[in-house]
Amino acid sequence: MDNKPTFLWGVATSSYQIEGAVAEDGRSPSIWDTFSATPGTVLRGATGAVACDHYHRMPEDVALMAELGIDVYRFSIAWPRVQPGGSGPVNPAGIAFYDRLVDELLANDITPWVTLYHWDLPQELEDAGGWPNRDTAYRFADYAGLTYDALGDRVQQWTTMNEPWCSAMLGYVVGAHAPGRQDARAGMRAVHHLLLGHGLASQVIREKAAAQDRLDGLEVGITLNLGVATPASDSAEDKAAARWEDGLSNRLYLDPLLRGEYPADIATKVAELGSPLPVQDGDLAVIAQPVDVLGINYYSSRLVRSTPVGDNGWPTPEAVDRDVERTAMGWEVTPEALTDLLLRLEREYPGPDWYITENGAAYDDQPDANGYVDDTDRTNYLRSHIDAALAARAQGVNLKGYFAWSLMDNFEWAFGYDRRFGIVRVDYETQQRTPKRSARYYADRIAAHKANEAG
Ligand code: GBH
Repeated sequence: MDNKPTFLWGVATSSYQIEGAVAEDGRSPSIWDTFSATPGTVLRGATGAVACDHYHRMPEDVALMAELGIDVYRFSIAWPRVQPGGSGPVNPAGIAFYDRLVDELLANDITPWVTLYHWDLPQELEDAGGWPNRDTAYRFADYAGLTYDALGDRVQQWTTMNEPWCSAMLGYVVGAHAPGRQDARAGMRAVHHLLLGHGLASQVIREKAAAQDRLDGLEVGITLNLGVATPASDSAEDKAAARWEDGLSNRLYLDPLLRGEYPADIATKVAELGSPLPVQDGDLAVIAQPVDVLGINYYSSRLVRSTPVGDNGWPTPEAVDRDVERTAMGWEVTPEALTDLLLRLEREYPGPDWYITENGAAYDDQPDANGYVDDTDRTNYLRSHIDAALAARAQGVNLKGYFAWSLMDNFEWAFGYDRRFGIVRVDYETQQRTPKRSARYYADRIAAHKANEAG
């Protein structure tokens, strides 16, 4: 028997949320630089210009992870560092950072897990139309190839996209995220081109790995934000509202990826509403590349009821409050729904290795004079969700690992630095890192699980 652990424990971050150094070593602006510089978009006008200064403190941050005893680090690569402007040759100074990061992780016995796209699209590609423009999918595959060429000798875990729902819906429909557009038609075009980009990039990575005899151990996949939408009542209207929400946030991604077809109810309805999915011949076969790993980002679930359709004719399911705890984001704490979700995925979409690639919570941390945060709330959140995930695993779900979001407090998108998800506190004045109680809990839990597995 080899002694490879059967369950991997990790922490996750993303490039724009932690790196800072936005104008260094040839990085070009991303849509998040532009968006956050636009007044009224991000709380208190915050930007990722400095963030956690991880770009300059990377070895210290890797040492922190090593201390916590984590197996695997999920980070994202900034496309505008590696390929400024989103086209052309690789930028050696930009890729050098990730080259050093990967080496540092391996030297510390931590497996690197790369996400190629966590929302920092090169601004030049947005100027050319962004994700609603089909060409962006081909640009993405090109960038994936360049990155694989540079890191594929050491990195075997490749996630193409993080949460295409957020990119399409928050970026192009709702406008709460970069690039801040409010155009449903553009949003549905973005959905399809993000998925197409995933498929094309998966093909490129596998072809390159095959040519270099590196298929063994290679794991290619995608990460989705998934949740459970439960109807608030037995009425046909509320059931339809929950089904619509499930369709638009879960099935619209799961079905093409894992079944090779868009869910008919959603595809038909969005086309009727004037926002068709711009599918061309052969696209679905590209999108439905084998998914070795399906990453699940889980935060919360909702009870929903139907409301009258909006002006534009789109269904508008509405959340009904439950009498449960909420995090500082206002999201309900719903660990049991995570077990339900995992059981459903295994039942309805069997095949991939499932990983929880993000799970965590923002709370109103109160540091003591030393910067220590006694975050029993976040600790309880992690405990109950890890329990819920392992309960599903015990019932036969092929769940292979869990990542806490996030290693450290960071730029929380539209909420700037006002929401803290870290298990490590960051003092943004001194950049000092201080593990919170939740970090200690997580380290202990990992150690206990390993001891159990070994024995
Ligand atoms: C993730 O997005 C991101 O990948 C990460 O970068 C970010 O920092 C992190 O979450 C924390 O926000 O309506 O109450 O059911 C998560 C996005 C969060 C979107 C939960 C849907 C539903 C909340 N999702 N949300 S609720």
